[in-house]
Amino acid sequence: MQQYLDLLHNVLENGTEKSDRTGTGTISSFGHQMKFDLSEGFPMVTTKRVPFGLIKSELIWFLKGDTNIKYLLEHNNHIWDEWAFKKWVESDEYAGPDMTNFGLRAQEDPEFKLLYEEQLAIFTQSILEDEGFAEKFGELGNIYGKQWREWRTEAGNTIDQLKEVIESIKHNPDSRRHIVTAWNPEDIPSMALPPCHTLFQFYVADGKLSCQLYQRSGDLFLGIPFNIASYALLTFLVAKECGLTPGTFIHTIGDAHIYSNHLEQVREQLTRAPKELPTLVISGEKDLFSIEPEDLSLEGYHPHPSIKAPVAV
Ligand code: THF
Repeated sequence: MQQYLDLLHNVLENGTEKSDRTGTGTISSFGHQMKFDLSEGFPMVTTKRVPFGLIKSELIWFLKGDTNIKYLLEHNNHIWDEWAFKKWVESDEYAGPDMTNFGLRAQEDPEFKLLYEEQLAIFTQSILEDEGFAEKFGELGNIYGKQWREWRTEAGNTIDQLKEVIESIKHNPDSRRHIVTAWNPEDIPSMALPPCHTLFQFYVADGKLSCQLYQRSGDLFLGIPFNIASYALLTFLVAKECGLTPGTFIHTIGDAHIYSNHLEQVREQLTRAPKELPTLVISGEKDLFSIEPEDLSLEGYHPHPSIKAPVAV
């Protein structure tokens, strides 16, 4: 994972200070690419612990076409909570204490942080216990899962992009159109967060399946280690489904940034030496669309200890 460390170092040294939507501030640099040979092991960052459990439940959630955080909560995954919570506190039905700009305020004001955490806990509890509430407020809009599996057409039908791409890999491997896009301009206003990983393409040669992702915006410390592992996992799963060997994962990033409140964590990480890569184990013979988190595990993952950092909302 030296490439990842090189990118962190590069942006830290050469990036430009830039303000951003969340008000946190970043150091940013435009246009980067990393390549991971998947035959060398599973590309999981080893210079801090990255929670694989969260990566697999998130990817399976996308694969199911699900856009409601209820499934994630049932799997103890809280990485999307803030975006659903934001919609809830901005809705007419919310009657609790003022949560305007909760992400920034929670970082600056310890008293507010407690209040926020309390409200967030009440919110996620309601999603888990109240079906009607979950249907209304657990929903993130037409994000990844929806676009991948049920892209809506003008004629009133839907397109299962993922299924079609798998069919085309199987039957027409040399095609240059193995593309899935999550960027649906018409739907952007309704999404909790417009897709960061906007488009991916598969490529078949010599019995190997490669994947390239175009990511418009990448949070280098928190998000990117997740995104690398998630798309590597997707490539392994699609390769198995199509009877191919995993080839290369190519990660192309537009705005690559380090949040100003992640700088210390990044410097700490850069003092650490990478360890050996783990191996992905897929057990059972389920097809891509019925795989469950318990079918996936990593062997030989012995990272450095985790490093905590606040997520920008
Ligand atoms: N927004 C921002 N600012 N950064 C992102 O990475 C990001 N994502 C998704 C949507 N919006 C984003 C959500 N993905 C974590 C990891 C991935 C996320 C969101 C949050 C995170 O906090 N990871 C912690 C562990 C958290 C835990 O244990 O619960 C970590 O240390 O890795 C881009 O995909």
